[in-house]
Amino acid sequence: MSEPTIESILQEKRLFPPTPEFSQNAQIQSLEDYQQLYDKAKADPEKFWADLAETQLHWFQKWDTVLDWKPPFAKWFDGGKMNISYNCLDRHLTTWRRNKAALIWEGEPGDSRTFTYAQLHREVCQFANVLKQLGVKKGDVVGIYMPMIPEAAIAMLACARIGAPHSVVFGGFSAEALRDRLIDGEAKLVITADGGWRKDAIVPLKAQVDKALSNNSVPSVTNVLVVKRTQQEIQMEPGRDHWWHDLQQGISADCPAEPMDSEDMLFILYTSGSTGKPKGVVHTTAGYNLYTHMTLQWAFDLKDTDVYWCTADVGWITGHSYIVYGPLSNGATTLMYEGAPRASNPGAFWDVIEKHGVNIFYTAPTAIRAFIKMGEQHPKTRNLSSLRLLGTVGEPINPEAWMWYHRVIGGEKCPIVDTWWQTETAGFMITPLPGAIPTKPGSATLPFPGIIADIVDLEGNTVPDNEGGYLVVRHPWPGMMRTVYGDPDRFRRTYWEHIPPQDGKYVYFAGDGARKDEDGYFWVMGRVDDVINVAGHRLGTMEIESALVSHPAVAEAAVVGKPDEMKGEEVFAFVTLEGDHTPSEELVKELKKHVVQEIGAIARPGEIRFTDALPKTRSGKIMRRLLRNLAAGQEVAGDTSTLEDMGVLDKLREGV
Ligand code: 7RM
Repeated sequence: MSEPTIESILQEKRLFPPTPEFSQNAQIQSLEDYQQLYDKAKADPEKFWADLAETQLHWFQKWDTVLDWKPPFAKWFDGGKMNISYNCLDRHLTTWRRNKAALIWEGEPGDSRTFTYAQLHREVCQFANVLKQLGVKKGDVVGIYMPMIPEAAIAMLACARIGAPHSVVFGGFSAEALRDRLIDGEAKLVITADGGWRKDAIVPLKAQVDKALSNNSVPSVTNVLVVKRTQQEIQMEPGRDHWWHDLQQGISADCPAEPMDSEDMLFILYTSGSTGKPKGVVHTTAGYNLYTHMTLQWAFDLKDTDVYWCTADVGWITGHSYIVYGPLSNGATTLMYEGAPRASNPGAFWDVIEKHGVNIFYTAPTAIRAFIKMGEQHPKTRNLSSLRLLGTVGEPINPEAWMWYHRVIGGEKCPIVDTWWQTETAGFMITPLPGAIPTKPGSATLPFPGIIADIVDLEGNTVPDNEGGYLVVRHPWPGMMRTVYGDPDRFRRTYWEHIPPQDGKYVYFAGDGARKDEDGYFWVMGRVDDVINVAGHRLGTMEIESALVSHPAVAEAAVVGKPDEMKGEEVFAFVTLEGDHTPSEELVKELKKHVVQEIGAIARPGEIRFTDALPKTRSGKIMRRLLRNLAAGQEVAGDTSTLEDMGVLDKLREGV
């Protein structure tokens, strides 16, 4: 198995048209229908989105303007009032969906809970009242650091209900990473659990929160709410810490959804970029609601009878958009699972599909590769016949993994929906509409209606078909991020000025390299900036370098991605040492541990190579291209004439 390369992809000619049965029952049934929809949206994007906003969502008050575009700042549905928690819950209660399963939860040690829409609504209202009682007001940011339990979704919806933007921090992040994010967002309150299950072990979430808040390092946080999950001993600080179940006891379930302005902030979610610390991506209410709602409905051909399972963690955008908001806004049944793929229980995922009769399954290539490694006897011995659609996201999928997914999991009858998108885009941008668009293994196929995607050079000129370039979007869309929290200038520079605007026309720069083939299909190759993608998790090389340099033994560090069969990429660090420190196996271990402590286990370097010096240009820039070649064990390719000291290369090959 290997990552897709230009060569392997250029040879990929297989085409998988939708089956007639699938198309006949789909919302968008043919390529012609897709083309019509696409053209209609392109001709008048504002009308296209406004019509959908009108028919698909509930509004307390209609908007005045559909799009107010002062590049690169957009307002969608300005003047309108709505609430996404209302759209996800209340509006379903007056329909037959009232007693439909909204959330099915499958816990790691085998416990399981189901909430109907009426039950979920009640929980959310009660918890919203808990938040209010603790003084949380509209506009206050709430930190959420939780395992994959229903309370995570309840907390998010409760925040949305009262207009308190949430800032969810993935439970695998360290106390330090959590602290940085809470400080940046000036969070008023943190919601966590005593612990969380992660692959047979307990993650001490509350202890991490204590560490993050120690020495009054996040003065804005005045309360911590704790869900009891793993039952181990924890410290509860009187006055600050409260048990969720204590406060939820006997509290009113009456909490009308706050009418929010369309552009009120819904949440902040941090993501890695090429420079500096992680960026707080800001999403707002109405555009986000509409975009996640429509993309899920059309790309996954969502039906009211479906059981839908997205395996992401709610700590990532995929969990926000496609476990919580998108599915519930559509009145779907969404399944949430606390477990992760692991060799100690290789049939666990297939058991969940069989037990709940899952119809739509959405996961990441890295998980698929782990399933392949565990062996096809596990899925083969479960009844997976309920499945009718498979999705993938997070990184380019190699054709071998695609074919395995198609054959072994999909029984050769399920369309594979490869969705390209980002934290910044809120929802799918390039994706098959499964009843309409024939798929090709490794391609996310065509842009979603309303999305004007292109492949350009650094000046913004469209490049010819089949030539590599930068993936951009040429027109605003409702789900686009609105700004970087607290740093609008960074938003402008990173996303909208990387490709210089031509004639006042701004294009959104995604940070991915891609190619468009003669059928207009997009083939995403991966990041073109200093972001690496480890097991579908996005990491900034800068962040890992800063973590390494914060260790007293380290003078300088350069981090690159090394191709990895399972994880796509692995963290590879080149390190020079301070003064009298000498390389050793112990130091390697210590530095790996240090990175885990500073960022989290997802950033643990696979390999650390000590060196006397890093290859630099005469102007002092680290030549990462050379390091990437070295990490991959390849000969150093391309121009090395700007390298200041050629001798550095030989030493790097060997390490010291
Ligand atoms: C949803 C998510 C975004 C980055 C993006 C790409 C890569 C995501 C695909 C993909 C090829 C895909 N958000 N990426 N999906 N590459 N094909 N279908 O992953 O913000 O965490 O990452 O992930 O590089 O820029 S994210």
